[in-house]
Amino acid sequence: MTTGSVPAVVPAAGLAAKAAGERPAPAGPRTFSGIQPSGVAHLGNDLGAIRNYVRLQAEYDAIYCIVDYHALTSTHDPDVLRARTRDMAASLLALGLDPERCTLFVQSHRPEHTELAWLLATVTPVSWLERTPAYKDKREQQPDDVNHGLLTYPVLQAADIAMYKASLVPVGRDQAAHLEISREIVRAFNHRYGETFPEAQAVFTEAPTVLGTDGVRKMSKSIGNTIDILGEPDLIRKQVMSMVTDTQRILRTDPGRPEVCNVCQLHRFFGEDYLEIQDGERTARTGCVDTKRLLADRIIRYYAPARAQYLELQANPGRVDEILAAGADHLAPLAAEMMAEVKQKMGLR
Ligand code: AQP
Repeated sequence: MTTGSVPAVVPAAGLAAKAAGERPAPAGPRTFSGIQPSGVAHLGNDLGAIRNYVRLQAEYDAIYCIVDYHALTSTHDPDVLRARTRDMAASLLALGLDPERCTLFVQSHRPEHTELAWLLATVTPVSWLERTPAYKDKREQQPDDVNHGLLTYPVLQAADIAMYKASLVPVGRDQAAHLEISREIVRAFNHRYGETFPEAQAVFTEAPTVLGTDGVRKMSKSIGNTIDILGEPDLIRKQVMSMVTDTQRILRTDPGRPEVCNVCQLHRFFGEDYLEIQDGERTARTGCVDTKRLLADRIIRYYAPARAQYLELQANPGRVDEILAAGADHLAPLAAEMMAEVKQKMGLR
C-alpha cells in the first residue's frame, strides 16, 4: 500500500469537538473499522488502532464492528466466541468508544455483510487472495484448519467497509495489505458495474506497529507477547517486567540504545519525560529493570479508569448487549439501501 497517499495520523487538535450526545451527520465522511473478538484488547490494539477509533468518533460518522464472522476462521468454541465478543465490546467502550458518538455493533448481527461478501467475491480473482500475507501466516499457524474462510477473509473485510461506503479505516500497519486488497476489490466492482464504492484509505496512529514483549514481533494474542492493558495490575507488571530490552546491554553499567529498546520506545506514550528516560538508558544512569518498573507503573495508572469501567460493564452484560443491539438496528436502513443498490447494478433485480 502506498502509505504516502493516506493520512498517516489524524491529529487530535485538528478535530472539531462535538457536543456529547450529538450523533454525527450521516452525510459526512464515514469511518469504519473492525476488531476481532479475541477477548480483552492489548496495548498494540490500543496504541495502533483504538486510539484513532476514539479520536475519529469526534469528527466522523464512525462505525465500529466486532468481527465475529472473521473470528470463526480460528475460534470454534461457541461459548468462548460469545464471551469474547462481549468482552471486546466492554473493552472498546471502556477505552473510550461512546455509543452516543459512534455506532458499535457485532458483524453477525447485520447478516448483509456475508451477502455482500459473496457478491464481491465474484469480482475477486483467487490469485489476489492467495498472495495475502495474513493467509500465508495463518496456513502455517493452523495447518490442520486451513478453511475457506481464511482465504476469503479479505473479501468479507472489503464488504464490511464497502457496506457503509466508508472512506477512512483506522487500522494498525499489519492490516495495510488487507486494506489494499479491499481497495482493489471495490475498484474491480466499480469498473464492472459502475462507480459504487469509495476506495477507503487507511489511517494510522503514531504507533502503527507495536512490538510485543519479545521486542521483535508485532504484539499479538496468537503469539502470546501481549500487554493486557485492562488486566489485573499484577498481570500487567509481570508482562512488562518480562519485556526484552536492548539485547546488547549485558551489564547494568553498559550504555543502552534506547532507539532499539521497545521499553524506551513505549515510554513515549506514557509521559512527557521520555527523552530524559532515553538519556538515562543511553548514559547507563538507569538500568533496564528501573525503566521497565516505571513503564509498568505508568501503564497501570494510565489504564486504571478504563479498567474500572471495563469491570463495571462486565458486571452489567445487559447494558453491553443493549448497546450492540442498538448499533445493529441503527445500521439496518443503510445496509438495506446498499444491498438494493448493489443488487440492482448486478442484475439481481
Ligand atoms: N501490535 C500491533 N500494533 C499496532 N496495531 C495493532 N493491531 C493489532 N495488533 C497491533 C490493530 O488492532 C486492530 C484490531 O486487531 P485485529 O482484530 O486484527 O486482531 P487482534 O486479534 O486484536 O490482533 P492480534 O492480537 O494480532 O490477533 P491475532 O493474534 O489473532 O492475529 C487492527 O486494526 C490491528 O491492525
